[in-house]
Amino acid sequence: MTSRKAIRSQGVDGLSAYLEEKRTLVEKALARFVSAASVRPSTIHAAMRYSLLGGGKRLRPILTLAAAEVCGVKDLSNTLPAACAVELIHTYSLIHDDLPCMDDDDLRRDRPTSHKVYGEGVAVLAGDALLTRAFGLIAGIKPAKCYPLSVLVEETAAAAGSLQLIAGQVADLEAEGRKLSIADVRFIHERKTGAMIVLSLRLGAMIANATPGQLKAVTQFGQALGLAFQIIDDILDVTQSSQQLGKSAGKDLKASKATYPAVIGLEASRKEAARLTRKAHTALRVLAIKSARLAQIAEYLLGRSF
Ligand code: GRG
Repeated sequence: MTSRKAIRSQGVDGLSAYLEEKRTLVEKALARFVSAASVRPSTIHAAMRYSLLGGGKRLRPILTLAAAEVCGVKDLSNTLPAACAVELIHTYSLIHDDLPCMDDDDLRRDRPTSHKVYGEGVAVLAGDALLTRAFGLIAGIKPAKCYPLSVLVEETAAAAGSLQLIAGQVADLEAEGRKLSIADVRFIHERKTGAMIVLSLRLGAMIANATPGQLKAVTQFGQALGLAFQIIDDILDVTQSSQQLGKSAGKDLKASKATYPAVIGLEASRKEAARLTRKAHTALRVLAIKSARLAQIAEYLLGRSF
């Protein structure tokens, strides 16, 4: 296992090229996997493409591809539909989260939100259509021996469902304006953010026919990374401008949202994100996965918060 210092010094150049290469691969596949805006009814397809192809770090699909590679996949063509499915579900959740009945936001990925451009009805339907299409993409994967298609579908449904992603969103809605403990905030973050990050990694590993040890390592890595990622997002909401973020800054504070900085302060939040990143590294080390890329991604994400 490479030390964290070595990861930082060797890494950034190699990592930027890697992220760029994978982002390009994902962008091209996303554009292919959703109907053209000219297909009737064109409004829905234009709205789906507007949100899906309008920027974003593509972190989740890159994690799917990286996990597959770590577990031995060389040709990523069979992993791409899973990577894109995760991004479709993520984009649906962003569209719905921005709606007036939820977070009521005007700016996402540097552009007006879906309902601002297409109206609320089409925005709701664009989210629904992206979620539905995601399962269509999973259905087209050629599964590995130990993980049949039914397992991939079940994992995806569970992560996006009422015990995980939606559970986090409901708890988040209900938490607004209430005084929360750090355990409450963690409950929300692990579901609202962590579940999709863990899913991204697990799908990649399962398509690669991961050993039980590899799958466990990748899962533990994802759990620590997912929570760290959301704490970092909380930190950036207070420390960066809307222009830097490409979405409205300072919203969490205004809406009395459940965040780490609000409950334990900024410095303790940074320490917690760093502790979780160390934990993510340990998950990879303990199970001896040759996973410099995953380790580099975790280090890179933590670096955003300082
Ligand atoms: C509506 C079911 C439903 C869920 C909404 C995604 C979400 C849950 C809420 C959006 C607000 C938020 C802070 C979510 C936590 C996850 C998160 C940090 C999303 C932003 O992810 P990035 O930074 O965004 O990867 P890009 O645009 O780069 O993809």
